[in-house]
Amino acid sequence: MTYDLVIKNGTVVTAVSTTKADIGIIGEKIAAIGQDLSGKREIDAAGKLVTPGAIDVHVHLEMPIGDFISTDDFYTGTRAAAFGGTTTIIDFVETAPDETMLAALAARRAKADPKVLIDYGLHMTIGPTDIAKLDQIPGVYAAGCASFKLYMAYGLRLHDGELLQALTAVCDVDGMPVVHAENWDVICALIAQNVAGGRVEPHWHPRSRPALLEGEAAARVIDIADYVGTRLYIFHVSCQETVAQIAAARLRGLPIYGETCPQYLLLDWSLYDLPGVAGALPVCSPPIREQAQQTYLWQALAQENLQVVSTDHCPFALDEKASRLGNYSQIPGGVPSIEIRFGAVYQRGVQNGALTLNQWVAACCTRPAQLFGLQQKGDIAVGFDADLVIFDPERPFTVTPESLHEAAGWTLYEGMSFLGWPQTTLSRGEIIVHDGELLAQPGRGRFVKRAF
Ligand code: DUC
Ligand code: ZN
Ligand code: ZN
Repeated sequence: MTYDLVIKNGTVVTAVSTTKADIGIIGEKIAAIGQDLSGKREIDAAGKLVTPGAIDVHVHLEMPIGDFISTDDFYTGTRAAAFGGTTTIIDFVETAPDETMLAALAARRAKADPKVLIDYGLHMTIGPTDIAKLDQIPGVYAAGCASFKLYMAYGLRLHDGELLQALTAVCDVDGMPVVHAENWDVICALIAQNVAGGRVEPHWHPRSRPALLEGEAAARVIDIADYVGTRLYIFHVSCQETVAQIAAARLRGLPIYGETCPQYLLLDWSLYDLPGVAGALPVCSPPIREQAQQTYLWQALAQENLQVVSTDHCPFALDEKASRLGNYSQIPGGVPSIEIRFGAVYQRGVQNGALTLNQWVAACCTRPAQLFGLQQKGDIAVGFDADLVIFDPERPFTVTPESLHEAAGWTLYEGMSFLGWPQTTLSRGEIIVHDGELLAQPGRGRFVKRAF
């Protein structure tokens, strides 16, 4: 048997095993995993790790927030993702008040489809004006949006009764609800007190969004989910206070899951005290916390009380961040990490001894696929999409705005050096990045219909 492409002599790492093997690819699919396979084309991966393509289930590309739109569009965002070893992302759809969910989904797909370099899915947002549209959810699920985003903060915030209604509707189709959990009333009160007192610097941003109240919001929505009988996934867990609530729910046997992100694992809140715009750049919500929280989050990943590392990639331009320095609560929130996530979690997780190789793959590739209904992705197995990364554990990478392919032109990880970086990224059998070179065209990525 001659395969179209064989990746030879690599160390194949999945969520459950590490073995020396060749991978045979026919067309877009993995066709064989074995020894001495031969192909029309062969790539020697001796000394390299071969992993599933990484999956980032939480990104905001060209996302409008207030007066601004996040800097990476579906082209630059998926390009940066591909360079970092990510082969699938999940972004968001929001409806206008007078728009149906299916119309909003079609419009978002029309924006993304011509630009994407990698495959993508979409979460459907259920905001307050969508509570009247909950009967549309079966149609949305059938159209391939198997997960639904609920906010407990911002203008899209749902009150507890609305959370109950939305969670019930998602449960009825056996979808996955995902939630931004923070206590919005407390945050608004603390911001008002700070602004009235002239405390307007970014220093006050994390102090307006206490970890204790992130945990309180998580506990509240977990209890509502328990009452409804639905599974639930908590976005961007930033602190031990929220981990504790997820861990307690899981001990009760509940299907509650959580993710954290590189900004919470690698950075700390001293960044908000940097002078000028530098202190505004790290503004994101939940905020980056004190350094001690990082250890808890790594432990939670190792103990599987958190299941996933995603990014919440949502940077804004430097001048947009700077334009609201007079009031931290008006700074557009969001930070980048779509490109560094896979390599950073390898270096800080595996190399530092916090995670095993298999836990790294589980958190960045396999569990995201399983939890979000990406049935052909996230694993190296016969019949799965040939989304693969040849990861060079000896490849050094120093982060600068120039070494990245993101559009923002700034990064919170500037100057950090990582040992271990993707060398080659394959999406459905096609080599899309190799040795720092982009080999794919915009529009080759596909919308992936997800289901459980
Ligand atoms: N938080 C951010 O900081 N940006 C995007 C959305 C969010 O929840
Ligand atoms: Zn959020
Ligand atoms: Zn987000």
